[in-house]
Amino acid sequence: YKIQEIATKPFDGQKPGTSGLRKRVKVFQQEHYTENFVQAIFDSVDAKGQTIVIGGDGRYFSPETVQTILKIGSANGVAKFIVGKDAILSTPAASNVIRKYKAYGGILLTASHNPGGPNADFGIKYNVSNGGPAPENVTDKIFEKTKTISSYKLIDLPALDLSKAGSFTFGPSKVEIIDSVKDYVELLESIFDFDLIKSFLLTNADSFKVLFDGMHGVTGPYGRAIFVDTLGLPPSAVQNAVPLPDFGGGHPDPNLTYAHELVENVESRNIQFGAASDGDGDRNMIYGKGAFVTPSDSVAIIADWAEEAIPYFKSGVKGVARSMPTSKQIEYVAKKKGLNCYEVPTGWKFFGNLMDAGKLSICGEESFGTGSDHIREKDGVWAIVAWLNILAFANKKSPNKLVGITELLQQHYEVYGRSFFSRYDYEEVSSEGAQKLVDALNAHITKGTLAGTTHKSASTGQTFTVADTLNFDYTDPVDGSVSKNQGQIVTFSDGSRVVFRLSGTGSQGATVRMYVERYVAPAAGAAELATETAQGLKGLIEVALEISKLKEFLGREKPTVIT
Ligand code: VG1
Ligand code: CO
Repeated sequence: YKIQEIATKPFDGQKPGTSGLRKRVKVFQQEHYTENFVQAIFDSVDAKGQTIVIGGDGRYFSPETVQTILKIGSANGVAKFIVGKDAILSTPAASNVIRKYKAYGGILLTASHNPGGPNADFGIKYNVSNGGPAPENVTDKIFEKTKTISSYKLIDLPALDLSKAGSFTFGPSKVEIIDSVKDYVELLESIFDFDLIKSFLLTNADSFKVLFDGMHGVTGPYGRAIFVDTLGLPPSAVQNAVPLPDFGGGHPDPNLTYAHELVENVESRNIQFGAASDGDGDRNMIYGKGAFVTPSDSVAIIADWAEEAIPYFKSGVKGVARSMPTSKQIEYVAKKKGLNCYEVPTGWKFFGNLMDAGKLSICGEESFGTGSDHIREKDGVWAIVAWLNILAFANKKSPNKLVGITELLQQHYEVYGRSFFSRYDYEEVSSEGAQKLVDALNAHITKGTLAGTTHKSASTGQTFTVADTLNFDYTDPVDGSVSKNQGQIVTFSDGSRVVFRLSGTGSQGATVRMYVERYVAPAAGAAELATETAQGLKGLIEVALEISKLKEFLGREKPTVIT
């Protein structure tokens, strides 16, 4: 075999965002574009003689990119690759494989919940040896390398067949092609009480039906292996379970907008427990008939029940955490249980350090991301099974009346109160408009011009007084690294909060996110606690739009997506 040195020139904008480099497929298909980025990874981490995992959600352009990584990685001295069969390994499964086989790192081919196909998105993300997304010092280094790259190394070998599991040689490197699902199923079996879940599902086969939607992303095979083959549910309990390179033309994001097929089937078929996962398998949505679980509540409920219901947490929960824009519901649980609750910037990488230091067991993001220290990524299927485990346990405790999602939520609110939460996304707005919005908020923050002002909602008559405005900066309690400007926060005297952030995962234009939160204490009573989210937040949303002048700056009357 021969190693070639191919001359190239830098491309602009190969800067990894919240979760890797995400661009249109057409951008990655430009000559040398993908090669440059892959070489920049190997220039930034010393993978010589090491093992590298390659995984991904199976989206369009993945098989080609696996071959590129094998050729460049091998030429750069990688000793061994562990690759998911057919280039498929969900993000959580890849995190597990990196940890389990003590690999040096992993390259994940995914743009998560962004649509796939020749005219949609592709992405490349690097994970480090703890199984989590590379920290900023690594991604910054990769970006620096992309700006000065002048050549990449390529080994001259034919493409490797990825469709057969087994051990192969690839020039000087070894390649292990593994079953995409097996290690992951074993992992979940070691965490949850599968016997309890199974007997609960069997006993209540008619009154507690389950439907899992893989959204044609990577989790179909994982869902089938767990819900059908292991937990014994009928094959009809999974839908859209075949991963497709273009996700069937859909938007594989598990929320009320994009997972509407699940929502419709749950409602029309009277299903008590529905769930969906995103393209790469790290997000989840829990939705039963008439009962949507907002992700901020989901993680709080898991934290509340974990120790008594889930075997993995029997020895105690070390601490909990939320990303900054996520509602404070989990803080109320932490307070009652005497646990530390950390607040980190958006993106899963910040949780990893706390987990590695033994400070954190359970955490979540409002963006349908929930997880624990069993791996270093959020984990969609884990969260879904966690809910089934908790519901099975809650029903064992209360054998006379079926406890479903609604009952579990209501019980929780009556103990802890409820943080009503919603996120408004304004996708692909002009970058100038977004910048003006940010600048105006920053001006308020520096001059203190919003603090102390009172605003009245025209439709509800509620008034909100601004207590404080600030820019979220984070100092990592483990390594002391600082991340600045992670979002702008407006707090109100009643504890309500509005947060503004620019997305770091978009592939085109700018996306503005507005997060709104209002707390209602248990004393308000069952009826008020059970209010619909949109109603509970109506007044605050009006005030948030007014004080930020968002519609004016963005030129948008309505958000693209509301979650
Ligand atoms: C979004 C979410 C964030 C999440 C990130 C990656 O980032 O808001 O909470 O961690 O996506 O999730 P941003 O910067 O666009 O707001 V995934 O499933 O796309 O890996
Ligand atoms: Co994802």
